[in-house]
Amino acid sequence: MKASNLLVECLEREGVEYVFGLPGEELEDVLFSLRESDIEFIPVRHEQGAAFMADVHGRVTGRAGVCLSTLGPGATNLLTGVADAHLDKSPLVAITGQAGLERLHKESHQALDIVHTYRSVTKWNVQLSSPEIINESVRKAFKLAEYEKPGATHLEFPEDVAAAETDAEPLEPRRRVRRPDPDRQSVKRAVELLEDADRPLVIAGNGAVRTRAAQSLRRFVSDTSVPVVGTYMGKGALSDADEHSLFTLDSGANDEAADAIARADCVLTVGYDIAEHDPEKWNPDLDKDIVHLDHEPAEVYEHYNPEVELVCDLSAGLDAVLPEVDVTCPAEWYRDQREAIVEQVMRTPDADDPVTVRNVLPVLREAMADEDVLISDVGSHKMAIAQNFPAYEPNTVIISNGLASMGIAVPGGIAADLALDSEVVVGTGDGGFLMNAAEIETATRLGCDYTIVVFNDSEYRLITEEQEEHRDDHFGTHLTNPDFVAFAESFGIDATRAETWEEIVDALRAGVEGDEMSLVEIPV
Ligand SMILES: Cc1ncc(C[n+]2csc(CCOP(=O)(O)OP(=O)(O)O)c2C)c(N)n1
Repeated sequence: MKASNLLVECLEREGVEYVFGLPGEELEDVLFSLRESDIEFIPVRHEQGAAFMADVHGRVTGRAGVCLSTLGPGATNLLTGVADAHLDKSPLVAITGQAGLERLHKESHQALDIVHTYRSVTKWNVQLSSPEIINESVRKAFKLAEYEKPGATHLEFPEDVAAAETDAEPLEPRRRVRRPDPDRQSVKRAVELLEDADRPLVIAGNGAVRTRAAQSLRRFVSDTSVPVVGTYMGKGALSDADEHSLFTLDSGANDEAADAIARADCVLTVGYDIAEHDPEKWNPDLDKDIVHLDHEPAEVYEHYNPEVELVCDLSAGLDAVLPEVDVTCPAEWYRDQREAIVEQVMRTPDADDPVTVRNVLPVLREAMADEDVLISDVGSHKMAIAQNFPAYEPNTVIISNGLASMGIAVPGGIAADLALDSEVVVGTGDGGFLMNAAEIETATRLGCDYTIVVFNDSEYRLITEEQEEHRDDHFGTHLTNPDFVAFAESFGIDATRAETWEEIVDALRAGVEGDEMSLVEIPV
């Protein structure tokens, strides 16, 4: 068969349902092989959108999302979303076309060294330099992308290799990789530290959600009463309705979650990815006993120097500690913090409250069911969503907090909408929205029905806020915008500008309940 057919058969064998991409001349054989397959090729409007779709597909399904671009400019456009998956530890396989091998040794139209360029944003990558290595390379790309800790991998496919003949066969994926148990000594030491602590606390990170450890975490918390603070990407590992939840890092009007961490004497981290949050912020004085529970050993970091490392599967680690540990953590030390956070987060706005992102969030929460999914873009609104939007189930608030790239939300909504039965809402600033707003066309073409909420402040507000904090001044952050309602309507979707609380309640409810793609603009 043609090598491009072999590549696509390998993808089918991996269970791939969608390839998000943008065509180019050098991809012709791959595209026609995809046409004959069971895989749906989804043409997008910008390669970055394709990579964010694959990234979010990986986040919500745990299986590698696949994105495809042509050589040169296609591959450089794709890179940001691939990097996002890399730092957010989301499984993704990127495939980029390339010129034929006969012209890669010299200066040549659109030819860049993409394998080299992608090396710093992937766990592993390779050029498919001959049809004979396709089957092993595809298997390896998926295995490494999906194996803890997951991330991005990349295959470069030169057009002459794609057109060559081969009689190689796809490899059979075997996904049953055994996940390791913790060693007895480490469990014993972790138990001692937790039992000796006066104010133990759990930080639940991205890994707690990603590795599906929520059930074990919930059991651990219910038996020990140890409180939990989630990272932005750990939201929902413990339900915020649980009396032991202290919500998310920096939650509460007076940073009550941070205050609880500051007073904790022993911190058990469960799947904490350092890329998400600098430990210097919560362990500035190096005075906490840290128990590190993760699939990988702790990063070497002055402010993160654990007393003990449980290097194992997260559920296995929690399940091993729980029967040994004799801890009933007194609620007195964190109850006030929880009450203050709940009061602020759950408070529905009064008629004369200003329309701010934080005030809108209880209304949005009310409109959405527990299992519905909110995808945040990046900016000031992301901080508000992370800190003020309660999550009740794992993976129901999707936030990029590793690379933290603007522009993820609108394309991310497409991937979530395709993969999930629950309702999907996207929350974005006006800045991040316009970065990838062209993907609304992709969404309507596919019949998606998610809701885009644009918090319009005509500025890159997070940067304004930071500059103001540092120097009482700001520069380079103000924008003008198109008429977002007319803009959205030009794509053929429903759109509303909601300014009063009554309009906001109605518009958000209608957006979530409706089965058409829609946009709600909220001036803030
Ligand atoms: C691709 C990218 N470029 C720049 C930044 C730096 N940055 C972080 S937040 C932000 C402002 C976002 O503005 P907007 O989308 O309007 O959201 P807001 O802060 O107003 O809520 C910028 C420029 C980034 N994170 N990602």
